[in-house]
Amino acid sequence: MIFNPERECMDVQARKRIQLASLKNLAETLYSRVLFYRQKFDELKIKPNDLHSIEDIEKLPFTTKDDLRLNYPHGLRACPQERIVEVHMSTGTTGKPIVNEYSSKDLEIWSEAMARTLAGAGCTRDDIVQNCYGYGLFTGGLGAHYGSIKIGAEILPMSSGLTERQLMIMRDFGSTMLTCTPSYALYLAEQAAEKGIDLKSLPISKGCFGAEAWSENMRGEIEARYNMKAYDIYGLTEIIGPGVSFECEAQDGMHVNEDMFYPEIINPETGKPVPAGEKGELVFTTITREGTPLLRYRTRDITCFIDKPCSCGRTTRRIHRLFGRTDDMLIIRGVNVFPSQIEQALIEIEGTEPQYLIIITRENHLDEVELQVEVKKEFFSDETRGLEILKSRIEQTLKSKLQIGIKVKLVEPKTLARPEVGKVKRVLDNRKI
Ligand code: DLL
Repeated sequence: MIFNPERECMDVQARKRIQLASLKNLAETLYSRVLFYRQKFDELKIKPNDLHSIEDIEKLPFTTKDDLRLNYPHGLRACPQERIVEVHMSTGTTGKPIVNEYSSKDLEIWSEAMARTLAGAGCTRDDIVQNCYGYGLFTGGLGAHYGSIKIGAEILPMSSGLTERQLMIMRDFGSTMLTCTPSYALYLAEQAAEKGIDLKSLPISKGCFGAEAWSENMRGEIEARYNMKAYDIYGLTEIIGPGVSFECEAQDGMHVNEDMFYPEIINPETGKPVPAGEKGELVFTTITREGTPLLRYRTRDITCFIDKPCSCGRTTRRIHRLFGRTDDMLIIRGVNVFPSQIEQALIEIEGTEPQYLIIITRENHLDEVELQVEVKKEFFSDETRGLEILKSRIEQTLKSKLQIGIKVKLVEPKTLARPEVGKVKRVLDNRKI
């Protein structure tokens, strides 16, 4: 189902005209209201009225995660505080989160983007949507919530976890659509099998999965276990949350909601656009946002454009399922984690050496993390009680800083490999995705 045919199937040239008008408007606002952007424009010696075609966007400055961090918490806000009605956040590379502030117009944009996304997977007002993305600062829960309400479907705002209750509700309420991370969809299926619940006999027939890397193999497994069609959806906190791009029934790349989020794919080294069909770093400009609009935000996600027309009739550009990232960000149980955050936490704890190895595995479709840490010599000769205290101090610190449980294993000094050539390997990701 196409939620907004007028917008999603419009003539490409007509869309470009709308994009240019929105971009000019945004450039004016940022130049007059956000010091950070005014300085960037001045450094590059450009003015908002230098934009004559949408391709002129290449003249504008990039925005990076570091820029967001340095302007924490409100430095990039482009409208008065009283217009802000909601805030979301995600983990940054250091202690400070990445902040996104929404005006009510931004929430309308998000609802529309997510309504298109859910409709792309076949959602109508007859559906019962079981939403197991987390509600809160994470954008997954509320994003799917707003989209479902915009369509007029019935939403079950389950949030994440409490698997047994999820299964009971799924059966008792006859949920027809599932929204969660792909790994949780498989975990739910496994738990259902253990409890003798036959998911194939339930009315659940479609799902929108994203927020972490997954594969065609995982899609096959989810579709087989639930007897459903499983769709890839993409987004990030900085831009709006989920709803930036989504798969339609053709399941052949994700349509970008490009009248809201203008996409570019660049060579991460040169910053120049890559030739058609080539992989590069995805960049977005939030051309219609009000709260914290961003110019040419570098997502660090790697993909390519798929430019052959789609059988569904939408004319919006599509991007390929993501190939990976240009940085070392890990997504563990849906939470974004940087190895540098773990390192920072260790530095602050007396008794540890800054030598560590993060080992990630996936058991029963859930991510498990073990952190091996070298302990200072004096500590190792100490009684075991001291080591136990140190271990639990590290575990507690990591839990409070990262919001995920990590099992710590203390090892003797000089146990972990230090390569003589090349980079030290701090992460062993053994997940088979
Ligand atoms: O994960 C927003 C979201 C919620 C997307 C629910 C889809 C569904 P963040 O926590 O800011 O936001 O994480 C954003 O997650 O830059 C990607 O690296 C990764 N990611 C998101 N969707 C996908 C996907 C949400 N479909 C980061 N495939 C992004 C692979 C994805 N990676």
